[in-house]
Amino acid sequence: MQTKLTAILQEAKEQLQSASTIAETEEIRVRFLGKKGKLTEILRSMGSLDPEERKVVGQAANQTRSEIEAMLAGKYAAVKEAEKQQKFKAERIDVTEPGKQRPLGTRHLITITIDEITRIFMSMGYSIAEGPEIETVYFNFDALNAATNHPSRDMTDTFYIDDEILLRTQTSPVQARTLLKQKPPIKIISPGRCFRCDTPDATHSPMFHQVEGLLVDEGVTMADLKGTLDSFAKQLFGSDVKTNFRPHFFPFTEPSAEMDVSCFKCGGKGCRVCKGSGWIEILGCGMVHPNVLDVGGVDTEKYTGFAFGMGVERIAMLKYGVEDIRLFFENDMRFIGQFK
Ligand code: 2U9
Repeated sequence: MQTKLTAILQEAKEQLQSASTIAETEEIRVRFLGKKGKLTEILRSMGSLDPEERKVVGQAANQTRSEIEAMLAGKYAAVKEAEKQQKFKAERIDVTEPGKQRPLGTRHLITITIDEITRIFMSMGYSIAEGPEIETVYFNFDALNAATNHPSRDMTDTFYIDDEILLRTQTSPVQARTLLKQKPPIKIISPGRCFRCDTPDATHSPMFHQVEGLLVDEGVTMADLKGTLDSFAKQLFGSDVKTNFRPHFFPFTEPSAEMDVSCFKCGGKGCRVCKGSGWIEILGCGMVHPNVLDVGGVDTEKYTGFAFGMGVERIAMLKYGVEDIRLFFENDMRFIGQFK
């Protein structure tokens, strides 16, 4: 019996020597000490021995069991440590390796320009109003006093979705909606995207941006309009620019005007930017037509107002010397990454 136990101990020792994982070690434990294990079988067979022999063999078997258990414990610890070291090695991070480059983005030049325009008007007490880009014919044309035969209503100029729905051609419907919602005094600007059926070229894009403004209060005159827009031009293009108002026509304002600034490039002498005239047209404006105030539910006996509108791309092109509007929308990083 003792020889058998010595052989079992030797066998367990050899098998454990070649085990290199927890699973293998566990298999060996079951093989020797499990319910049907080699040592368990010996202990079970002791029933047939006489008491004296049983005592001796029992002690020897228990001794063998303790030795196997001690070897198993040692192996478990060694294998666990080896697996941990292996894991550390596999997951090792080289902190000296250079990190992934995540270049910082920049604002788009149109965003920069809208931010600059809105900052100036907000400093004069205007708030920002927004509205849908998909509009009704009513708010885009009818509420703005546009004649039923006005050319901008044409299918060839406007993107219609159906007879009553279109993509807004200007941000004016935002102001028309505000007049209905809010009581004067009203002092808002409406920056946003607009759409017209234009074939793209250096100065046209079917999608572009506008900032429009509307002020309605008691006693508002053309002098307020001129003072406000002159101050705006000086803040945007430099304090030495002069402004000039030329009569114009818009259905939603009467009287209407276009505002020119003296050329900020040549100081008014005449250059390529101002096409030799010394002046650059930057926006349209006028006193809000009483018909438009009426539709908005404003008492025209008590209140008057002025409005203005400008194309953001045009302002950005002039201010930053961009020669082709398509550059804004082609997403060439060499162009759009230049502006901070
Ligand atoms: C309401 C009342 C009045 C908005 C105005 C202009 C003059 C104007 C153009 C500038 C260049 C459009 O992008 S552009 O082609 N806009 O000249 N816009 S006054 O007047 C309004 C709007 C809404 C209720």
